[in-house]
Amino acid sequence: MAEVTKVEKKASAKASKKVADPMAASVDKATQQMIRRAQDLGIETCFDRNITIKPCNIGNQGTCCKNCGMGPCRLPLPKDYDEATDDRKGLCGATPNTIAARNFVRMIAGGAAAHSDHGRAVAEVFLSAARKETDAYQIKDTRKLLDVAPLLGVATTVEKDGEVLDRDLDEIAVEVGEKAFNEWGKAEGELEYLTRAPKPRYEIWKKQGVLPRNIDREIVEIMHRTHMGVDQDYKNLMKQGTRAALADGWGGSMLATDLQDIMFGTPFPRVSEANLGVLKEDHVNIVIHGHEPVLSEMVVAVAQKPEMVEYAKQKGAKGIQLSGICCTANEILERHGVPLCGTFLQQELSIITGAVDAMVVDVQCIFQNLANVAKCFHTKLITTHPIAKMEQDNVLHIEFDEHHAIEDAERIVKLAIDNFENRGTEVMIPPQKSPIVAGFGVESVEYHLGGSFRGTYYTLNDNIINGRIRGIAGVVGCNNARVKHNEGHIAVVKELIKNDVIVLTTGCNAIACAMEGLLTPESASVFCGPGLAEICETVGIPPVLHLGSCVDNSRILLAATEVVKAGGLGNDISDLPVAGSAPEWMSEKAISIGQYVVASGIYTVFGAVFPTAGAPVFQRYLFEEMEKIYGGMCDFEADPIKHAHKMIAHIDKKRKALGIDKARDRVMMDFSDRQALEA
Ligand code: NFS
Repeated sequence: MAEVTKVEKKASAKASKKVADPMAASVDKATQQMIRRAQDLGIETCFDRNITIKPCNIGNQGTCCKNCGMGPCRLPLPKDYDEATDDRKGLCGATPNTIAARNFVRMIAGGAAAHSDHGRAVAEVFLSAARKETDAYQIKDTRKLLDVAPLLGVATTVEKDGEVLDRDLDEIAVEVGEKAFNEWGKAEGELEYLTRAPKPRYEIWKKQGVLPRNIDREIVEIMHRTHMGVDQDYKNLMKQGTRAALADGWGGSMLATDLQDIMFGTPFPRVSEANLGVLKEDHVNIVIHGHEPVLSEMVVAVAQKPEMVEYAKQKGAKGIQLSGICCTANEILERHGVPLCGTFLQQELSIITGAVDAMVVDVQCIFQNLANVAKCFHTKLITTHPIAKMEQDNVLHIEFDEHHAIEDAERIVKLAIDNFENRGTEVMIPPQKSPIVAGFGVESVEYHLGGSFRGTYYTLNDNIINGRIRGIAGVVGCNNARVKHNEGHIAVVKELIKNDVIVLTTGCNAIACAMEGLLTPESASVFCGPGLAEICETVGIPPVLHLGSCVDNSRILLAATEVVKAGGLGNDISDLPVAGSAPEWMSEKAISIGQYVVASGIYTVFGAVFPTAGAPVFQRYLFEEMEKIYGGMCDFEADPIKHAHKMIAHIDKKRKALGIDKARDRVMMDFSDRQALEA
């Protein structure tokens, strides 16, 4: 590892620079070990930058306006803040509420755009596949195609001579592709999927005037309304924020999930492993990082080809080990069982092992500093997406296109194999990895909790009503380098399952839970309350169900809708004993998710930071007033245990309103209570 020596020299020059304390930076041993190794080698990571770069306190509060050239106008919350006398304003007169609301809805626009543009890319490939313009992609899951078609207004049967006949599948696929693609820019009407929500929910959206018209329009309208001198009413701004967020959750994200399932297969539970220890010293390691499975599906297919494995062996490796970082990891895990290499904050650290022969990235959550880290090793860093390039000259760009997808993937895999021999001797792969079961979805939850005779959500509802399961939590979202890596994720989830709340997880929370061993059926007896443990042991499922990537949060919306439909727990999502959480969020996507979850009727708690603290009136609107409109609202709690208990209190509030709180008391009785009853 000749180049590391160069870096070592640099290290002494930088010796005085402040670095992170690995033990304080992460709860994960593998992460701590790699942070230490990076520091020993003089390679800076985000954990060190967390020490040297402080966030702007005013931007943090959401009250810095830089939407025009007269600013930035900065309106921090005064120490002696008094709501009655608060007269802070920007040069144009914009109040803290207007500024914070503008910034907040712009975050929604960013998040909704990221999810939805991913969805659009999938829809484009889907249409090519349906039209048979590419050999690389096919319609795999025809059952799901037939389920989705009517939801987009596509007929699955045709009448001929008075007879009803099944329609040609290829024809259905093309029409589904066209209809789906239209959702981004159609001139009239509203999004097709909105009616998938329970009827009372749809009626609330209609009454509030927040039914999205098309995905792109809602995002563009946010940019217009937040331009200097347009919308100056925080409630009206949030209306549009909500409309764009719904266009994400019940539009772009849901379409992405459905079309991916049809093309690549609907996930079903499978066994795999998680953490940096999945890298193999004697294999060619290819780490796939980003979000769109269109690329990673091809890399997975190509890396399994016998001729590629043979080529790797010729080059002295025992085989090819694929693994993933961030949400693309969740995508290839849920469909192929490819192991998880790590969360968002472990991306630099995977390269620090010295064992990564190629890291392939597409879009979103990719640190630009990866290029600087890769420079210190033999690792080839490959960007693949036309909208996501890096300026550093050691980065290769191999543009991926569905029309020559297999060839592109072959080029990438070969490059990694050829690079294996350039690996230095000082490889250090941490030993930590955990077994996992992942790849649940609306369909598999139905199958597992419904049993072989009743493949429905009735059994889940029964167990919520009888109190064995206290409620359902969706715990999702990123890592945030400003808080200890994975601490919040794991503490919140453990506290929930300890209190009999079953957890549905996606994104980096899912990876954190995986690393901690919470995605195994065996973890139920160790970490769960008695009711949830009994269910998990009987059915053989983990108490924390991995539902995929962040766009797959749409699966959580649909699972909640199925629970409503199964009956006995109210008429709308907002009636359910359900709560959401993003303990370590950082991305604009998380804000968009939070708002569509809230507007779908779910109480959602954020950890780490919340970007509206400088505008208490606007914040109160999000935290309190929203509940009166949508039955769901945001909240903030940095302490993970208190965070979980806010969710549990909400779940209990809903149980009480449903009149099922008594059933829960029965479950909580201990042995002596039972004896007293029997006596
Ligand atoms: Ni979600 Fe995925 Fe992770 Fe956060 Fe980034 S990977 S889409 S945004 S950091 S969970």
